[in-house]
Amino acid sequence: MKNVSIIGVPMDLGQTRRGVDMGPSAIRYAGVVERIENIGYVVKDEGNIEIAPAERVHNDLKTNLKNLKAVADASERLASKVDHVITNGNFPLVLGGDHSIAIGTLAGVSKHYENLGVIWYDAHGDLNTADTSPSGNIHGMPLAASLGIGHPTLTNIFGYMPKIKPENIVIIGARSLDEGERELIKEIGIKVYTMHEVDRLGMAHVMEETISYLKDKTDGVHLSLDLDGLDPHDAPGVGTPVIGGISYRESHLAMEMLAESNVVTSAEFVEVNPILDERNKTATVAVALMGSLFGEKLL
Ligand code: 6HN
Ligand code: MN
Ligand code: MN
Ligand code: MN
Repeated sequence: MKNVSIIGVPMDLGQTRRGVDMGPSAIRYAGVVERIENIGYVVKDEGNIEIAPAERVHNDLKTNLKNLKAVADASERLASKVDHVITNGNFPLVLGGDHSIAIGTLAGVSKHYENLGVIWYDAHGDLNTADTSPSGNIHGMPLAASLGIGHPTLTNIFGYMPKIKPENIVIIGARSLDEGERELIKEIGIKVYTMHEVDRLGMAHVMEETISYLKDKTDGVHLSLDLDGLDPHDAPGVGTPVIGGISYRESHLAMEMLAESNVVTSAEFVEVNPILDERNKTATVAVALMGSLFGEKLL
């Protein structure tokens, strides 16, 4: 059993709604450290990566990517922190912050694996580039950037690219894909379980397939869980909610099956926005899912 290192990333520069920078605080307040300690792990809270206040960040006029330099700078520092945690033999658990932080997390993680698998649990594909993005928000781009697709400032974080390969990725929960993202998925061949497949096959089947798809060809698996993958009824505190999502129960089952399979080697939970939340419900859900991911049992 590895020790768990928690890294907070109060990032809100990858999108424009305020409040997601408070995500790490809300998740800590919901009891993440105690929850994982009670399972039997030694947990070290490594504190937060420092993020420039949004009011002090100025945009580069040569690109439509919002806050590009500040996001890239934070990604480098996050990558280096994650790299050190893994080098020290610990399991990195990264708390967002908006989903742009996955660029830094994956940059730090992937250095340690030949064939890193990625489970992208999200309503969105996060596969946009400067050319396809409807918003210019970098939180809609981290999966593309990690594949080496998009702005060189984002693809070259931590001095190498790509971080991941299309055949080692599984997206679960997708129900809001932009045109360019759909084209890219088909072009490079990413396995996607949209809500249609979740409904049709059931979460147990989706997770069985996901685990067997990744198990043999990867030497580690990163779970990138965007709380908007869940239905807004269960996780209301997110900046880009999409109705018709994965339920709380289905998500628990997914985490429990990952715990049983023992494949996950790093994880991040992102997009918790306490300003949009109801009595810290979304952070509480996130911590409950982390409990299941780390092997909490009902009996
Ligand atoms: N997220 N596809 C939209 C965009 O602006 O690129 C939404 C992205 C949401 C990103 O939730 O992590
Ligand atoms: Mn190092
Ligand atoms: Mn996302
Ligand atoms: Mn999302």
